[in-house]
Amino acid sequence: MEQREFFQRQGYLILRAAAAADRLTLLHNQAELQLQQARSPLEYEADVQYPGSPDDYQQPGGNTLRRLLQAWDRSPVFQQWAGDPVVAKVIGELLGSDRLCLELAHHNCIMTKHPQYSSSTLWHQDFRYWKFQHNALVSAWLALGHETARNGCMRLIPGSHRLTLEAQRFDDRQFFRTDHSGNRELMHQAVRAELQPGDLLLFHSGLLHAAGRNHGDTVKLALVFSYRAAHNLPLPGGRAATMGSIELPSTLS
Ligand SMILES: O=C(O)CCC(=O)C(=O)O
Repeated sequence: MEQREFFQRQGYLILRAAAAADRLTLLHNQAELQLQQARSPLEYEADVQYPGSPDDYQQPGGNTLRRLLQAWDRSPVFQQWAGDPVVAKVIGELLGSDRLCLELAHHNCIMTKHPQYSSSTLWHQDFRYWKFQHNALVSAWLALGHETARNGCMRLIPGSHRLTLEAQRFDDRQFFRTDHSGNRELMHQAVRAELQPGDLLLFHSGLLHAAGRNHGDTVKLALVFSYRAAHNLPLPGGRAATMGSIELPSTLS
């Protein structure tokens, strides 16, 4: 219950050592393998067009991998983690539902951030381009290695998921404008989500978050899935309605 209250107030929750060491090794090895194989669908630095991204694949760093998409389909090891009953129970409590669906269209990826080349992710709310009845999804970000300020860990604005933010506070790509004084005040309240390998960051689809570049020496890897209560249906016309979801066993069973 304390976890739920914290999450409702702050919009995020960190579960330390959520993945045990043996599970983490399996997940990390699988992620490394996927990185080496680089099978489609993939997203490159040139695709994201974040600040610092090259304009095209031919530019230096353009063909650096940013996300290995559709993690669910990539390995049973990822599926077992994504449906882990202990994690599902916590997310079910946060969402107030024992019936959860994992979204195939959103996140569902291995996030990679390379030391040789990476761009920064500006402040945004994931729900800006997600189409569901309610802005109430939870994303589960599993750190497969250390996440620190140096290698571009997530930054969060606690409580921002509860704010009503007018459209003019966002730019035309739905990033939170840095030239708006009210926005800047909010950004001063940001906290860093520094994670150890195996820590799980759970965050609300309306939470403002951002992340920097990787100034470290190794590739940063995180496995990220997003969940909704089964009754919070995707809206017609959105990617979630087309790509579907995986219904998890009831968290009561
Ligand atoms: O750059 C990062 O690691 C953050 C990625 C992110 O916020 C997102 O994909 O929504």
